[in-house]
Amino acid sequence: MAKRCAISRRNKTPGMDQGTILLVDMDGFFSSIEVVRHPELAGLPVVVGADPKGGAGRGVVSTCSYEAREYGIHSGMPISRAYRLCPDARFLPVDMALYQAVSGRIMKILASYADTFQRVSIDEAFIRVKTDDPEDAIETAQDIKKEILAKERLTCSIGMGPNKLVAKIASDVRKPDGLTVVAPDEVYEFLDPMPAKKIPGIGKKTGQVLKSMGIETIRDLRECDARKLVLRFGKWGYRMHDLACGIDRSEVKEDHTVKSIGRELTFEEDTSDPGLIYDSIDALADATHRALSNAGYLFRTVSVKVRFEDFDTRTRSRSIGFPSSDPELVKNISKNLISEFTGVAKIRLIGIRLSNLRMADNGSSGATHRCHASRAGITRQTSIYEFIL
Ligand code: DCP
Ligand code: MG
Repeated sequence: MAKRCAISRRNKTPGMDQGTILLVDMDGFFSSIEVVRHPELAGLPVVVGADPKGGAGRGVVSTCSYEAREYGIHSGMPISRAYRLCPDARFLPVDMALYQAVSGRIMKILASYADTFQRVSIDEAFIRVKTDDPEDAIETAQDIKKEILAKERLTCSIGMGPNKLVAKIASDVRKPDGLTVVAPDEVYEFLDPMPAKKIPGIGKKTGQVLKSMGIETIRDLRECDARKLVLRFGKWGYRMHDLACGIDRSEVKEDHTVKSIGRELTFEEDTSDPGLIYDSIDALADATHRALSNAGYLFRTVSVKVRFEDFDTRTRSRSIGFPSSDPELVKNISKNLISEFTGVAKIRLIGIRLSNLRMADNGSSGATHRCHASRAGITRQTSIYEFIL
């Protein structure tokens, strides 16, 4: 149910003069799409991710239906654990091509309602609506929900607020199929009781430091002297304090820039076999490089990630002095970086990531790595999502 509030135009907090911002986040996205494809699964626990192999599978859960969440299953959990929690769940493989196609259609719908639009992930986008009437903005949110449900048979949750921070936090308050509206003069009331870690950027570590300073809620943070936070956290202390006051000046704008492209794999069995590790690095380097070329980018930084059998995870990076599209360079640097970790302990997962990207100019990326500077953002996004997986 929507929380309907009169949105006051008076007494605006600084940084809240951007119109009304909506954050739309699809509910259980991959699993909901699977239920549309297999309607007989409606109401059942559905898990999308790696093959559980009767409990011996090695990958992770991508997402699961809300019914599966009742068993304690969630995104990122080892699939073997999900299997133990609910062996009767329906386990389905990831069909990225389908999810991207659905995402593309949904983003088109969302963009059609927006004054400005910013896609933030495969199932999430900010929309700025230019209306002076708060009831109009609420109606827009309801129309968005109706249109997505009618056209795709999917539900979403929407947070509405005077800026991106508030909209984002609000979108998570009621899920699935929620609509949460926060008026500018209700921001303190809305944020104050929440734990400080609800603020994007405050993770476990920062949360622990804040706790040691006696700060647990957003209200504690807001009431804390900003200078104290700056002494402890530097510039981030200011920003943190602003956010706790509900102030977020960041604008809704489409970001076409791909930050990084990567691939990772989990071994069937933890391994310390250098032959297998180096062969896998070759395969990963090829796959990562192919994605880079398809998206029309050059890289300057190569990173490798290693997860050991005890889940201890390490990364190492190396940058070169010039943007390159050379696949051999990716292989050589990756092998060099990973050599530090071979022979230490058994490895569960390895990954390669290319970052510090530049668009390739025509010709400079070479015949085999043609530039596709005019490709639509969707191709570039493909690589990001594959990396997330
Ligand atoms: N995803 C993934 N691995 C993760 C997290 C997410 O593959 N660790 C994928 C699957 C999700 C999609 O991204 O369906 C969107 O992520 P969300 O965090 O929005 O999760 P859901 O949409 O599945 O659920 P919610 O209803 O909580 O938004
Ligand atoms: Mg979602």
